Amino acid sequence: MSGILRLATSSSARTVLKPSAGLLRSAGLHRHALQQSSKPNITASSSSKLFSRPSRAALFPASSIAQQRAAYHDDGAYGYRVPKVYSMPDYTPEELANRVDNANLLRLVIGYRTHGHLAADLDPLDIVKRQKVLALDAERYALTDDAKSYNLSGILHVNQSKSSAEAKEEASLKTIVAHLEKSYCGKIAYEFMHIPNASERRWFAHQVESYQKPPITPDDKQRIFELLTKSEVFDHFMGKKFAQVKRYGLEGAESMMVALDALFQTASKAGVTEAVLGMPHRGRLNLLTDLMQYNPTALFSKVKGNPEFPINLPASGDVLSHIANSPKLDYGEAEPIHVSMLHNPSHLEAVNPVAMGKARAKQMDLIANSSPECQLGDKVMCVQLHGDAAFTGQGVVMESLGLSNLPHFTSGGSVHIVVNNQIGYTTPAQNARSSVYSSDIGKMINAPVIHVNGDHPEEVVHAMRLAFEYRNKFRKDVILDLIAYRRWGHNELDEPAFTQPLMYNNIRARKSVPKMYEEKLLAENVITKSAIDEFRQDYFEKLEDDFSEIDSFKPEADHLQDKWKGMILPTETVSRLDTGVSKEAMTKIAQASVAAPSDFEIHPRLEKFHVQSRLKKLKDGQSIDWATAEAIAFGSLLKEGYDVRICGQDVGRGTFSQRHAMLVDQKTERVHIPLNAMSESQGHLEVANSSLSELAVLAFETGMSYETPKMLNIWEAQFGDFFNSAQVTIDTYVSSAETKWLRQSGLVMLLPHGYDGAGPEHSSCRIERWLQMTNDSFDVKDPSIKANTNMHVVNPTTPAQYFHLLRRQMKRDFRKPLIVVGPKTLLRLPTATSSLEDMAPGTTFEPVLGDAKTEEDPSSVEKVLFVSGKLYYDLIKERQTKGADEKVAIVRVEELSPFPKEGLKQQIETYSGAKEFTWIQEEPQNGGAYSFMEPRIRQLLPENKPLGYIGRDPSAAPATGIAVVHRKESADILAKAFRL
Ligand SMILES: Cc1ncc(C[n+]2csc(CCOP(=O)(O)OP(=O)(O)O)c2C)c(N)n1
Repeated sequence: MSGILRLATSSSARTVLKPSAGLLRSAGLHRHALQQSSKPNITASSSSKLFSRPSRAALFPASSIAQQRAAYHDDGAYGYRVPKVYSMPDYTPEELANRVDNANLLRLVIGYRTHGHLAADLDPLDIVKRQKVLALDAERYALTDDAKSYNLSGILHVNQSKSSAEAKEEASLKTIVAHLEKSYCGKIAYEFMHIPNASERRWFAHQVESYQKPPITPDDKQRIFELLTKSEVFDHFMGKKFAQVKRYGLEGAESMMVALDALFQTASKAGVTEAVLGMPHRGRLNLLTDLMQYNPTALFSKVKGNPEFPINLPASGDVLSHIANSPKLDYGEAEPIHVSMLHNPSHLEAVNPVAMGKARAKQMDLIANSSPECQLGDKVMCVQLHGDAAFTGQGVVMESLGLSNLPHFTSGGSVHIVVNNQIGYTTPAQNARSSVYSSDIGKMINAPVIHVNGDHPEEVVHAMRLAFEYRNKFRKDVILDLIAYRRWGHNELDEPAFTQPLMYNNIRARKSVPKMYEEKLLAENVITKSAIDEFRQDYFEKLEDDFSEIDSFKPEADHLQDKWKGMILPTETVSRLDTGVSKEAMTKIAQASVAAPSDFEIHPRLEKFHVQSRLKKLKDGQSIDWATAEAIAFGSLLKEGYDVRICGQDVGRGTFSQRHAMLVDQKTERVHIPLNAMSESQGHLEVANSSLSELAVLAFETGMSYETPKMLNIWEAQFGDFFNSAQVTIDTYVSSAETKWLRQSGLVMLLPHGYDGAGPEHSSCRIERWLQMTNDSFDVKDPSIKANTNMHVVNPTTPAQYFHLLRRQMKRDFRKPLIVVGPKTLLRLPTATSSLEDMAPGTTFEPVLGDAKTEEDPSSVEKVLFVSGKLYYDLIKERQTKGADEKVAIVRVEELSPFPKEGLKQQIETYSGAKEFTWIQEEPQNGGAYSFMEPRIRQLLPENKPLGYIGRDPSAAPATGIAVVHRKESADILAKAFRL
């Protein structure tokens, strides 16, 4: 059989269309167009009936959606790159004719390609029984004569190379079936027939059927042996030394080590120099201490309860299974591959989009700094490891997969490895998912899946190499489903037989994967028993040595390196910083922010209300609105060499149609981002309109921000409250990454907020929750306590304040997440505008804004209102109506956390004669900033002067949905405010 089916070893036998990206772009061509161009002439004799009318493919080309997407809003916009194109040509007329003539054989082959995985030998435990798949029964296709010879051309991927004496294009049915069985129903199985792109399906089939697998060399065998055996020795060592520690060992799934090593090695060979790795707990310590080069002594020291950082650093640390390391792995290629492993929280799968964001940031960096030929994914690769239960159960997986191929989110495809031990804690597969495979979620993006039996490490290497090849050819996600088992309970202290007695009888009777592999190598005479014993012994002793060094071990800091050099760990907050820009520069930037090429047709309403209106306001430098201030802030940072990325749903236009950072040509839908056209040397603005996801998208931006200290990363919620869909990321990354892992992030979150009658879900960004998540001190009197909060929470009331905040975010020498309670109605409120003067040199963000009206004669003030946000504008209007201008001072608290104690102290001193001090807010009493402000402001007030409260009553829903009630509540607040 091998003679007959020594099939094509490479795609060289076929024409590979690989036009350069630039050529494609300029010609306005896309993958679809290229594929169509190679359509064969179909001979009338073979197929006149079949093809007498236009084919469905011609009517509904598979790639038309991708094509539309590429044309709309992407191509030409910064951050978009034409994806790598790899295409296999269609069948030749002769092949098509043969497919018709031998249609029954073709049906059998398709049966194997589609359903072969169900009959494959994938499960070491045999829980997943091999099925008798009817579609694989040749007789059902009237193929009954084993000896009959068939022409395979166009049916099985036969080599066209007639020059090869061994390659034949015909084979007997018996040989064909044997080959199909071997290809599709062995220890590796494939799911690729769901891929909508015919070229990809053909490529895959070609690889599986005719691919001469790169051999597993003796060196490879040695490497596999070492990885497996070290993993097992490590687990045994840990079990011996730390019997009471939950380490989530790898026993049963040691092939994970082999898979990762094969992946990094193959990727390195292909030129990948940066890999970003997100993974959960299972086998993490095995991986860390071996492949990821984490010092075992550091790990043992941590297990003993010592910190992972130098003791003097302001970090609270994290548990063992969240530690990370980022080594450079040298596989003997020109450059080593840098594997950047991310810290992860316990929330399974939450790390995935963070890893994707970090990979994308690395990708963008490479694009900026390498030749235009450098394509997405050439040098960067995201690797995501998953547990089988988590991969199928966690919603973030779906959201993240949804981002994988989007223009402003792709980094050229992630390689997913499901470390499938067939159980989640105590939950077996039948209770864990409604799908056949854990990997089935990947089909939502049509990712191919390669299942492999984890008991066969060499097969794992083959499977991994193929997975990488697919990713490398098509720059899309691919999934390796590594089917294994878990030798112990969920952790080593658990008894798995409480819930899975039969499964664990089976497991306990099994030889370990490393042992079985050692036996295989012994049988092959590749290694001797004494070499194996010695290797085990040596590694155990090495771990003993590492262990003995715990007492003298001093952890080293690994933060603020590489791109972060020059940044500091802050010890106190810097709120005020001269972030002004010259009026001349601001005017130019603002003008540039609405400029478009002469042949560009802007929507007439935008031309009038956006472009002309902005230009007019610039003339007198007054009435600068929020969107203009934001554009100037962006533009000024770009001019100073920073990059800016704004991401979220519909951010290009802006939820409230205020931003228009990207203009769309009315004739062609071409996109223009005016701020990217200011000068050659400026930074870039990436306008990343996102999918309708908060959790994955926010996490993605968070991941980016870890890689981009020189980029203003902004995520905007459509309405402020939608952030809560991303709460996992906020709790485990945004608010706590710095203290847990010393990882800073300058992420800005824009959260439109305000009680304008929009109802329970569009009014509140839950200020109270953000404040509760900060670590601001409750003691505001002790001057020795310096505010250095984990996040800054601000509620600016003027465009100038917002402008300064955005600039401050980049101008400081440290990074902190900035939570902006953002405007909605204020975006168009004429009084909520600023002048260029307010943003000129010498100006700054003011944490507290005093009352210009009452400051002249503070002695006549009877009541001081502390307010934050848009209510301020209602208050000043009402005060005027009530004629209370001298009696009531209105003090704006613009920065909520860190608590602006100096500014507020000053205000309280100014109005020391006032009778009443009141916190006023439009939110319910259990919401807004009240519960945060009250205990703090109280400490600053004179003795016996309490802090009053005016606002909505406590409420379960953040706001009413009844307009009349809303208006009454608002009126009551205003009435109470000026009741003296
Ligand atoms: C979001 C989330 N929910 C629940 C848990 C608790 N938990 C920890 S591990 C685990 C089982 C995970 O199973 P699987 O994904 O198959 O990975 P394995 O531990 O088997 O490698 C569960 C439910 C968690 N860590 N995260």
